[in-house]
Amino acid sequence: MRKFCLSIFAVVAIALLIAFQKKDAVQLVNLRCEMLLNPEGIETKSPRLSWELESKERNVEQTAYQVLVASSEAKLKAGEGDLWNSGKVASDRSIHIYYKGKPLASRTNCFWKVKVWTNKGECSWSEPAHWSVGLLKESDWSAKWIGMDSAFAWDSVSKFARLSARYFRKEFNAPAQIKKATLYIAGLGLYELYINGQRVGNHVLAPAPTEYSKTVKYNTFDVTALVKVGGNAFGTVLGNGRFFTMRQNYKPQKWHTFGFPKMLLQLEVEYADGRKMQIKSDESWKMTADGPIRTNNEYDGEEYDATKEWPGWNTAGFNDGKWLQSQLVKAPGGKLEAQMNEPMRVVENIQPASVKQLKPRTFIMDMGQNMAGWVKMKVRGKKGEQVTLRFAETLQNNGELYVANLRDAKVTDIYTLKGEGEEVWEPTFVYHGFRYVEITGYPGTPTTKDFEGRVVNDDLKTIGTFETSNSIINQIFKNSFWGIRSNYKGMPVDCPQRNERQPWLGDRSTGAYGESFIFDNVKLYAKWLDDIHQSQTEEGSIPDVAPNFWYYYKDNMTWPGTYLMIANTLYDQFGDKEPIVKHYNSMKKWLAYMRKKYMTADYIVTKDSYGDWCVPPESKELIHSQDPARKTDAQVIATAYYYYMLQLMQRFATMQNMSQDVKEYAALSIKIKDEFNKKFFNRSTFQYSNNTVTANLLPLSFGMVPENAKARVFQNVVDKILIENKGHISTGVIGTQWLMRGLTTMGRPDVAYGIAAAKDYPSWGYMAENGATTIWELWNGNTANPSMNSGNHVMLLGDLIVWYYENLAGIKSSKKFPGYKRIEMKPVTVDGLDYVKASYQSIHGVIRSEWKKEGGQFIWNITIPANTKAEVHIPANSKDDVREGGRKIAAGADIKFIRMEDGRAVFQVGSGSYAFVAPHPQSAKGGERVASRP
Ligand code: RAM
Repeated sequence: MRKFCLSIFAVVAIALLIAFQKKDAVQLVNLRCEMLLNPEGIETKSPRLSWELESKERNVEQTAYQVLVASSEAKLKAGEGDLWNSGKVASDRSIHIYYKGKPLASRTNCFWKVKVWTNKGECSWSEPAHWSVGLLKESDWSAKWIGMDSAFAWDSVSKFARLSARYFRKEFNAPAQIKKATLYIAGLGLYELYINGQRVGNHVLAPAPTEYSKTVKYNTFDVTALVKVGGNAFGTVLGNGRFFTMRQNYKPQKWHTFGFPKMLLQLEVEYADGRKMQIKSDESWKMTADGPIRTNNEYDGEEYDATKEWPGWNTAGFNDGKWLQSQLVKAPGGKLEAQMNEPMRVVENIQPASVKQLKPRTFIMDMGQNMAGWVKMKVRGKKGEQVTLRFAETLQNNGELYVANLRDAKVTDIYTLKGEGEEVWEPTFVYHGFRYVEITGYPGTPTTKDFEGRVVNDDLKTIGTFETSNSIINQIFKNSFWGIRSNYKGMPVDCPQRNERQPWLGDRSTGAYGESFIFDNVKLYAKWLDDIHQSQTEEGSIPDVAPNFWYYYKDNMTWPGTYLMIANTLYDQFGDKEPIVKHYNSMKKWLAYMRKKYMTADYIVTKDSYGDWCVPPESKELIHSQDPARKTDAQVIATAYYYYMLQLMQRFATMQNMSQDVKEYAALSIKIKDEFNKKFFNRSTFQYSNNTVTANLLPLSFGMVPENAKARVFQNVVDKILIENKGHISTGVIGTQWLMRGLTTMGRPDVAYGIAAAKDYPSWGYMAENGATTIWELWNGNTANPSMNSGNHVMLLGDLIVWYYENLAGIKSSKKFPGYKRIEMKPVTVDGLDYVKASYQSIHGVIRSEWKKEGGQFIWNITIPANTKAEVHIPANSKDDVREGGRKIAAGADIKFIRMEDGRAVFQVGSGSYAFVAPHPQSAKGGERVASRP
C-alpha cells in the first residue's frame, strides 16, 4: 500500500512538474505597440505590435502567432477579439506586426494579447496590454488656442526672453459617475498641468520640441482617477521653452522664435450613464502672469517668488476675480500630432557630494557628477529672503564657478522665500548642465541634506550594460552614459549648459548607433528624423540643426547625412523599416539637390562646412587646428560621404524593390569612386590626399579603395597612428566615427585598444583622468579657449560605443536579419584586456556576452534570446578544442559547426545560454583580416 501511494505520488509529482515546465517553457513579455509599452493616444491607424519570447530552453523558435485585439478588457478576457483576431498566422516574426483589424478611429481603446506556437509546443496567452488611439483628425479638436500674444508690464521681451510664466484656470462640473476621462493637451513652449490641485502625469518640460509651424506635439493622459463628481478645476502653467526664444545677443536671422506661449486643451469625459462631455480651452478660461514664476528661460534660469503663490489656485472655489480673461490666439500653425517619443522625466535623484563655504553667504555645492537637470532645495527663512543658485561644470582655481564656457547663458535660479516654515522648491521650466552650484543668500548654513540633484532627460529605458577588466574603459563608458542622457531633450542636443543646446545633426551620425546599445532610443530618433524632414527646404536643402531653432542651411554632406545614417541605424538595431520608407523621397531630393549644386562635371563634391571637426590641435589653447597637415581636405570628406550616402540609398531602394533607383545610384557610385581615386589617391605612396587618418580611413570604410591597394592604404593609417601620433587619436568628429571599427575589422584591434585605453593626451581617457565625468567637446577641453568648450558633448565618441558592444563584447546584429533576429557574436580578445561583461536588451530579448581569459583558456558565457539565432566566433585553433557546458560539442540542433575563420571556430547556435571554453590561442590580434598585410 505504502509503495502504491509512493508511486502515485511520484506520478502526480512528475505530471505536475511536466505541466509546470510546459507552462513555463516560453513566456511572452514586453508587449509593445509602436515600440512603447501601453501607450496612450497613439498617432497611427495601423500600429505595429511586438513581443518577446522568454525561455530557459535552448533553440526556441516561434512558428506561428495569434493576436487578439478587443475593445474592452472583458472581451479580451473572454477571448473575443472584436477589433482584430489575426487567427493563427504561420510566421517566425515577433516584431513590428502591423495591426490589420477593423479600422481604428480616434479615441479607440485597444486591449490586446498574443499567443505563439513554437518548435517546443504551444504556449499560453500573454498578459494583456493596452493602447489607445489619439485624435487623428483635425476635426476631433474643438478646443481653441488660448493665451495672450503680448508681454506683461514686468516682462522683458528683448533681453534674454525673461517672460513670466502664464497661469490658466477653469472650473467645471462633472454631474455623474465618471466612467472614463481622457485629456489631450498641447501647451507651448512648455506646460505643467493640474486637475483639482494634483499634477497630471509626471512628464517634465513637455511637450517635445518641434518646428512648431510644421508640427505641434500633444500629450494624452487618462485622468479618470483625477476628475470627481461635482466641482473640478484645471490649472495649467505655460513656460517659454523653445517656442518663445527671443534673445537680444543673437541675430534674428539666426534664431527661430514662434511667438508667445499658448495652449490647447481638451478633456473628454464619458459618464457611467452613457452621457459624454467635453471641456475645452476657450475664451472663458481665466489667466494671469502675475504669479510666482517671475521669469523662465531655458538658458538663463527661473526666478520664483513664493510670496506670489496663491494657495488653492488650481482647485475649485478659488477666487480668480483679479485674473484676466484668456484671449483666443492664432494657432501655431503646425499639425497636431500625438507625441510618440518618450517624455522627459526626473529619471534619478542624486545626493550632492559636498557643500563648502567659499566666502560669507556664498557656498559651493559639488554634485559629484556633471549632469543635466536642476536642484531641489529645502529652506527655512524669513519672507522675502532670496536664495540664488548658479550652475557650472567646473571651478576656477580660486574655487569660484567657471562660467566662461557658458557664453552668455545666465544659468541663474532665484527663489524668494514666503517665510512659512520649511519651504521645498524646484524650478519648472529650465534645466542646467552642471556639476557645481553656487548658493548665495541661503538663510543659515546649507548642507547636502538640503539639496537633491534632479536628473532630467527623455525617459528612455536603459537597455545595455558594459564592464571590462580595464578601469579607464569602464570610466569612459560611465562618462558616455551620463553625457548621452544629459543631451536627450525631446531631441538630441549638442550640450546642456551653454547658450546653445541645439540639435546639431553631425554630432549624432554614428553616435545614435552607439547610444542605441545603451538606451532604447528608437522612438526619439524616429521623431528626430521627422524634425529633420520638416526642416528641409523646398529646394531640398537639409540644415545642420533640426528642428531649425537656429537657421543653419550651410549645405554639406556630413551633418545632413545624419538623416540617412540614423534611418539606417534604426533599421539595423530595431528592425524598424518605417523611417527609411517614410523619408526616402526627401533623402533622394536632398542628394539630387547637393549633386546639382555642388558636384562638378568630374563627380567631385566641392562643398563642405566643418571638415573633420575638432581634431586634436597643435597647441593646447586652440579650438581648431590651423595646421594643414592635421586637417582633411573638404572635398575628400564631401565626395567620400556622397559615395557613402549612395551605398545607403542602394540598400534603401533595394528594400523597397526600386530597381531603377538602385541602378542609377550604383552607376553614379562607380563614377564618383573612379574620379575620387583619380583625384585624391596617390598610387605610389598609397595615400589619399594629405595622408591624414581620416583621408585614408573614409575610402577604406566606404569601400572606395582598389582591392589590391587596401592593405597598403590601411598600413598608412596604422603608421600614422603608431609612428607619427605615438598610438594616439588624431581624428575629429568625422574620422572618429569609423576609426575603432575600421582598425579592428581590418586587422589591428590592438591599435584600437591602445587608443581606447590611453590616458594621456589626446584620448577619452585623458578627459577622465582630468576629472571629466562626461565627454568633452574638445580633446583639449581642460586647456582650450572657453568660447567653444563644453564639458558635456558626445560628438567625439565617434564609433567608440559601437566598438565596445560589437567588437569588445562581440554583440552585433546581422545586416540581413536586422533587429537581432540573427546575431553575430564575435568578440576581439586583445592583450591587456582580461574580461568583458555586457548585456543588451534587444527588441527580441536579452543578449549576453561575458568572456574572460583565465589560465590560458578563453571562457565565454553567452545568452541568445528565444526566436533568434546566432553565429558565434570562438577564438580557437580548431573546432575540436572548443567545449560547451564542460563537454565536447556534439553535432546537434543547438550547436552546429560552420567553419574556421580568422583563427576562430564558428558555430551556429539557437537561443539559450551557453558556456564555451577553449584554449586561448594568442590574444594580440583578432580582427578579420580584410586587408592582408604587406
Ligand atoms: C558647435 C558645436 C556642435 C557642432 C557645431 C558644428 O556649435 O560643437 O556640437 O555640431 O559646432
